[in-house]
Amino acid sequence: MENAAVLKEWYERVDSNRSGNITAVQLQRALAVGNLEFSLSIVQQMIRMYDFDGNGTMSFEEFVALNKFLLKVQNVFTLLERGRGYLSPDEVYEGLANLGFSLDSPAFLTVCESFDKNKMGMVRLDEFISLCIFVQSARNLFNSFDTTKQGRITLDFNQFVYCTANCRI
Ligand SMILES: [Ca+2]
Repeated sequence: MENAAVLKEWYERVDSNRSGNITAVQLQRALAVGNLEFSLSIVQQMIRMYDFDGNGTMSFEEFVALNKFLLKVQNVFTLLERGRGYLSPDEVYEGLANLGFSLDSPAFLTVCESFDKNKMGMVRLDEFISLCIFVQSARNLFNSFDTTKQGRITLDFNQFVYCTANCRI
């Protein structure tokens, strides 16, 4: 969805009770209508990424920012899938690199496997988006601890628990 008016219309349909905010459940249901199946925790993660006022729901402005991210991910997917509807692990790797994430093999394979639901090495669009949401959230969380921008952080046990709870999928 690139057109602002179309986006607004879509948003207002999802915000069925006209609260000016959409919840994770409303967003999950609306995306499923477009054939994108996301777990509730991924949808919550999407909201957390762009919930600028921290109220746990998406205003239209926050949704516009989320949509921009989703479009970017979708474009990368479309570029690589070449009409098959899925990406191979190598292509997922390339896609992540296109989005600015260069993971090493152990990290990449673990992430890739956990999002390839049927374990056939074929990653569909919703799985690829989920994977990108996870990696972007992990990146944001990491950056919040990496205050000196050294690319390395030290965590105590409580901080580690905080991080894993935040990144659960
Ligand atoms: Ca919000």
